[in-house]
Amino acid sequence: MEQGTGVDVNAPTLAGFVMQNTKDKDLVILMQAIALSCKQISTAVKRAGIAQLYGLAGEMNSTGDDQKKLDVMSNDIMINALRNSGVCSVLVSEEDEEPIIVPEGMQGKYCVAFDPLDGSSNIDCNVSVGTIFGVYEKKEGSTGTTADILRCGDDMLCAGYCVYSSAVELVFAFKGGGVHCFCLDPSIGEFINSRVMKFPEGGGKKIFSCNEGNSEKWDQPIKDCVAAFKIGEKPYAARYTGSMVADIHRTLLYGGIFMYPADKKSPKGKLRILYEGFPMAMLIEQCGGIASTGLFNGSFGRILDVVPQHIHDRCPIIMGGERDVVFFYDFYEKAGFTVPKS
Ligand code: FBP
Repeated sequence: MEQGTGVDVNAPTLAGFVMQNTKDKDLVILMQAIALSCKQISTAVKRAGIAQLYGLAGEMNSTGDDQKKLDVMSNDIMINALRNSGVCSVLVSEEDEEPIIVPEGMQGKYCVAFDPLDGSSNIDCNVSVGTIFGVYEKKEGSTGTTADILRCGDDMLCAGYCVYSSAVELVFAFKGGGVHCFCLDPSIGEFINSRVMKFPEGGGKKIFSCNEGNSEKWDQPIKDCVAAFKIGEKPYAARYTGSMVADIHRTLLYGGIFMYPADKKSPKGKLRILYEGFPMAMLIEQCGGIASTGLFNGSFGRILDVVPQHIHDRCPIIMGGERDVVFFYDFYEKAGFTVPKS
């Protein structure tokens, strides 16, 4: 910090962090394009009331959700930034039915799947929302097709999310590396490395997070598990915002379990694999947690092992600290299922 200036000339910026850890100039450009989008989206979210950006856009997105004005704007912001970065070939957005193939001459080695504004149901009531992204490298010799992104989550190079709340925080990780949080410093408009994310020792706070409104359609072991969360001397606390980004951000910092399981109405659950399941699963696992599909197609598996059938495919989500996901498995074991051993 320059004496008396308040200016930290060595501030650990996002670009500096990516360059030091990868020496990959293209990845620095990509992360800068994602960071720029998040800054623009956070400004739009903050000014939504003033700029008449609340409410519906009047269209439906690829998975049948009514698009909010801010969904459409955030989507345009992400697509423009990634397409013009010169380092992307294939883009998959929650808001677009088909993958976006970047025009020849502007293509690069990366393929990005993203949810431009997660937590749409919370936009108009000013509850935290976010952006989620997962990055793949194009396959050797490929000209940039859907096949470059319809792969298992373990093939991702890096993934992350940005949460728009009292602070704007970008959390991301490279495959196999630590999970880092960058806070947007409004005084310089730059994301600064602020903390390392890791599940608290011993599991941290006992918190469960799920939409219990769906409980009637759940498997009995899930009903039994959630009932057990509520009993005992120190029962679990219930916390559910309805924005996956906000619920996962809290789960990584405080501990606990987040669930959007399969149910009788939605045998694949609700959340989409490529731009919700995979990115969050990489962060949860690399923070020392477990990211499971729960009982899915007759067995229990890692979310990152799933291979999506199409770009908007869904999978059940059971993710959190080891203590709590193992607690969840116990109820299936009691019901006679073979569950993964950690
Ligand atoms: P989108 O808002 O991007 O469609 O995301 C889906 C989502 O809002 C998640 O953020 C959240 O976890 C879940 O759906 C909430 O679903 P429900 O309202 O059924 O509980």
